[in-house]
Amino acid sequence: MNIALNSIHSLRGYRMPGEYEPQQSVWMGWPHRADNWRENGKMAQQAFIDVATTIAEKTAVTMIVSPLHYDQARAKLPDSVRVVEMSYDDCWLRDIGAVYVVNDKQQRKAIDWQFNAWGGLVDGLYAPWDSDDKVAKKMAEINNDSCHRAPMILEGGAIHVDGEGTLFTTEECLLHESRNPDLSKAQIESQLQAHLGVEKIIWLKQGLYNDETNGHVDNLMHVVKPGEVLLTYCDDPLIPQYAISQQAYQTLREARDAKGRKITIHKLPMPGPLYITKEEAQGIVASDGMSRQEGERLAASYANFLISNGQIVYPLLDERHDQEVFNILQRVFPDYEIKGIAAREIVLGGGNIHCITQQIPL
Ligand code: KQY
Repeated sequence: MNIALNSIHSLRGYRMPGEYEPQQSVWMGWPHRADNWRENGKMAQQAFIDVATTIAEKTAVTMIVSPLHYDQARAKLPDSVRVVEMSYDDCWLRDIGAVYVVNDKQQRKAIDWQFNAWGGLVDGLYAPWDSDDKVAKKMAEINNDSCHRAPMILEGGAIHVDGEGTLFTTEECLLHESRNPDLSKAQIESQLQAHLGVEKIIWLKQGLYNDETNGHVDNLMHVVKPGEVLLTYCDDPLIPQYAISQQAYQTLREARDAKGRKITIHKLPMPGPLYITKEEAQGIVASDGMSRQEGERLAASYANFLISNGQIVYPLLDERHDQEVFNILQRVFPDYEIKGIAAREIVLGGGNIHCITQQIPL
């Protein structure tokens, strides 16, 4: 038996837990990249501090910080947040961090998916990305967890699981020519099944409109618990998101999950539309992969929240909808504490609270 098969066999009996299951910790990274975060991350850093401080009320938080910014981050973050120096290219821990699987003996392994900055040389957002690609392994080592390098490009934000055998993703992202052009859809499914212990994959066509990740599922929907999801919904045909959300709704309505259940869908309103202002665009140093123009529509979504040990940390994006979203989340998660964090500075970077966090299960 060759090494790759041996290694895959070692994942037998492991499954990726749902985000609603108990967590040991949440990892984040400190924003500083001048071509993604305005004013070298200065504005976004406050939002990251707020997210980290809030999560740390319930769950241990580790913040990775590049050597140049260690002193600054350590001084600004509260003692409740552990700060670890590490090199990385940008701070999207959902996508560059390890994705964990567990078994029923309370054992845990880290999966280290390959990372190419959301599209490599085809349509990636920056190069190089090799420091990002090493983060998952380093994270596992610091945590004393064994780590399995997967033979496929995948970002954590491109998948959601229900912890009971179902995985949600989008064709737009996983079948994009910039990810794994040599793998067929069936081969991609096999890799997801072998590494994450899932049986059923529910393929949505597209993610959120104008999302620079090529349609990450975590910017469109979230899993509440097995058989129940929240979906960014839109019933105005004049909004570009309309057709995407209607199609996702139909797919979810017709789907059966790994246990044969129908899926209950809760609708989330859309913020905005929100656009980049002149001042915001001017604060960013344009690069080949990323440029931010005044008037560009932001890929903002309330679905991009984190579930962590009895707490929901969700983005405040639009005063016209923030309270309504709080009410929906409180109804859907009655036993959770719902915390909103001002998140415009995060969405300006191209993602949101779910994208900047990665949980490690207990
Ligand atoms: O949404 C995410 N998971 C990451 C977005 C990265 C955008 C980089 N500008």
